[in-house]
Amino acid sequence: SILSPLLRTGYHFQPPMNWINDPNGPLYYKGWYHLFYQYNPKGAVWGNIIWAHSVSRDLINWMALDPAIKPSIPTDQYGVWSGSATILPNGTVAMLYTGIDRPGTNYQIQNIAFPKDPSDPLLREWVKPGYNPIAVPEAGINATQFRDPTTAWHAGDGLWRMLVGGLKPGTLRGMAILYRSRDFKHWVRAKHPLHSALTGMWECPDFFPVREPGKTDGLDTSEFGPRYKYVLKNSLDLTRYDYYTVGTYNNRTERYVPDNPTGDVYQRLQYDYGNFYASKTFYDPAKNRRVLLGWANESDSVAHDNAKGWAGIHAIPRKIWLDPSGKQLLQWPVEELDQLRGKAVSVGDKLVKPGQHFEVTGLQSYQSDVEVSFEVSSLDKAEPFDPAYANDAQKLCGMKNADVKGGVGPFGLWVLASDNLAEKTAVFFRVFKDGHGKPLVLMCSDPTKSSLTPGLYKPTFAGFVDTDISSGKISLRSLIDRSVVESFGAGGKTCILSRVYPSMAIGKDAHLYVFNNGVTDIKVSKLTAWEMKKPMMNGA
Ligand code: DQQ
Repeated sequence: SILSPLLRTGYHFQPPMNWINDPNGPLYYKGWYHLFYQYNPKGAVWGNIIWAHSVSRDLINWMALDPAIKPSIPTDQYGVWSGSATILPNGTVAMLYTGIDRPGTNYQIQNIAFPKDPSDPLLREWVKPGYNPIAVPEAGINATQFRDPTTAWHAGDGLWRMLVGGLKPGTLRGMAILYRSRDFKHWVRAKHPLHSALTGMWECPDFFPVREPGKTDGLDTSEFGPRYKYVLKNSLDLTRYDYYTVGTYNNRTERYVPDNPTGDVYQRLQYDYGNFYASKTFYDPAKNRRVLLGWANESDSVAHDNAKGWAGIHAIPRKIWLDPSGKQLLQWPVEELDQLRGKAVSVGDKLVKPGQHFEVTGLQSYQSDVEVSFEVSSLDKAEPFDPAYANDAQKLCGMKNADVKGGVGPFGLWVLASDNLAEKTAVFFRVFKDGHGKPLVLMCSDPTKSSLTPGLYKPTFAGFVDTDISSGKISLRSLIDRSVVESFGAGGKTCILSRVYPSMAIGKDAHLYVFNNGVTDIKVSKLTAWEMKKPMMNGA
């Protein structure tokens, strides 16, 4: 049944029970990764939010500690909402977060907290200085749309800066409101936001520098250099997706300018084209990388969430860096995930003819990691691309789902499939050709057949993949974990996380297939699937 414990994820981050949402204040401190998150200790729906706290040595095995930040002072007594960590020059930590200071109205103000004992690597106790709050919704700020301070950065001119997400009063203009400070105590709002656009409220902004195109190392948020590009990410309340642009930051004019201005209007680049929201990055000095964490909500009913007693997981932490093209980011599960890989099976050099599929046997795939390299034999039969869908991959995939026969594709994986194929989640590519004969790749995650249970929310998710498929080659990695399928197309150019709740394809009754529903032959050059072990997960 839908309440089967077999649908509870095995290696994705979650507490033993109850509701979880945004990752908060991730950081690396004295040998430990710290993850705080929005948590309801009393139930499986949003409410009573506190900052729960877990620590890890490897971002995969997690140990739960006592909650770190709870309502306790006048300026946060009705809520402690999302925020971010900053490592100060003396090595200690400052935590900026949003507080709710009066009942009912969601009037939002920004607060700061510090570890009580900086010598404690586990940062178990937090204190809130008497000078809180550090920023209030003065004139020009919409008081109920003013939240989620970023990690602050120090850009070489003696000033700290940070952003707070907002909405221009009386408009649909989302804003990254900019503040500066000399002492990290007194914060002054800049005259204009760092950036804004007509998109609705910007929740959970994130702003950080990235190394030159193709360089996989990360940069500390305060590392400043005119040669570095910056990434600005916002979570759009209206669409529930995380969008980002790559651009230039000028410390003197205090403006961020996206490289591709249309990126602003259409907001086409998403960290993930599926169920992934309120994400946040941090710089990991231990492995010199930038790591992305994000929240994936349930797509089941509230009644089911309540009956299960839990709701929400986090995506597998992803390393992110600038693609060699400089136009987008690449994302890949952190390498520490590989330690969970157990029994493996491989398939090589296998032809999949039009309309055919084959099963990958010899492993339990309900909790697995699958990497596959495909090769299409020809692009001649690619379907013509209708430019009306240039900014609507999701709609295109909704029409041309996994069961709609194509030219080149749809081809890919059926995961969490029942043996009679009545249930299956399809993760696939479909290749089109534009008016100039240029191939265009669409990646989809199609859960419409994922479950026979009625009443589930089963949206088809999709994004374009900006990859050169002229050689015919494209790769896919899917992290399958009982009720989540987290997929990375073309080496992490396009990512899609879906929540699915099979009624039959659970536990050992879940199967894995490769399918081809186009008219062109597909070759699986190589497929490897690993059973995934269960890590330590907060004591559950
Ligand atoms: N969740 C928090 C807010 C944030 C929203 C409240 C995003 O601070 O804007 O739980 O999911």
